Amino acid sequence: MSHATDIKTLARWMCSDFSNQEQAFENPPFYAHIRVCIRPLPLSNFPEPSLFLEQAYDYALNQPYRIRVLKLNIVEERIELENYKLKDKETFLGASREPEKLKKLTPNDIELMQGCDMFVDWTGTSFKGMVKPGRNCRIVRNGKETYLDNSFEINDHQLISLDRGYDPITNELVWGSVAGAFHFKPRQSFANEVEF
Ligand code: CYC
Repeated sequence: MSHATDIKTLARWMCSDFSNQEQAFENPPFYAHIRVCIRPLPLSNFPEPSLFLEQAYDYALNQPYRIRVLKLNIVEERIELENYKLKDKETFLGASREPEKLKKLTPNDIELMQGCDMFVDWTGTSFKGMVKPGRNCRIVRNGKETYLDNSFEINDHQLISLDRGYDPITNELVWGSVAGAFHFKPRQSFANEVEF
């Protein structure tokens, strides 16, 4: 099977075009139809294992509302995931589905989101990630500061993800799904593109 520092298996599972179509169809008021597309970044530009992520509404694939680079490291026998944003996301819109565009991205184009590192652990049958404790991942949404509480779990046939933002003073939910986790299934795998 896999093991706690198996970055390659984790990356092969994460590198897919994911959709929650079934969930959105069954429960339309609570779940929009979302696509999450993750592709490995070429080793020529990113010598450390790094993935490019785009998140979009299915009806607006070319206007992703969240673009990130995820860098996978091994720290003290555990997988650590660093979360980066793009300095100028306009240039790379849609790049998860346009490999030629993706080749132009370099480490100079990205910026670490401080406090938003995650640990990803092997459960025996899946990998499970969550933001490091301490409420340090601060996200301002509609002018309001929040801290991130999240988790995701992935294997070869699904990605389950729950990202929520809470008020640091009252601990009330400010953003994120009220109905629970998103259930994504891979539509197309890019596992064969993982070079590391
Ligand atoms: C935020 N999601 C975040 C943040 C982290 C993650 C670190 C806070 C900083 C940021 O905005 O980037 C991390 N969530 C993850 C990772 C995975 C994950 C690495 C595994 C792929 O699930 N985010 C996703 C989901 C999706 C989601 C698949 C569920 C629909 O990757 C939603 N995450 C989401 C949203 C935010 C967020 C809406 C807040 C972004 C904002 O309002 O600025």
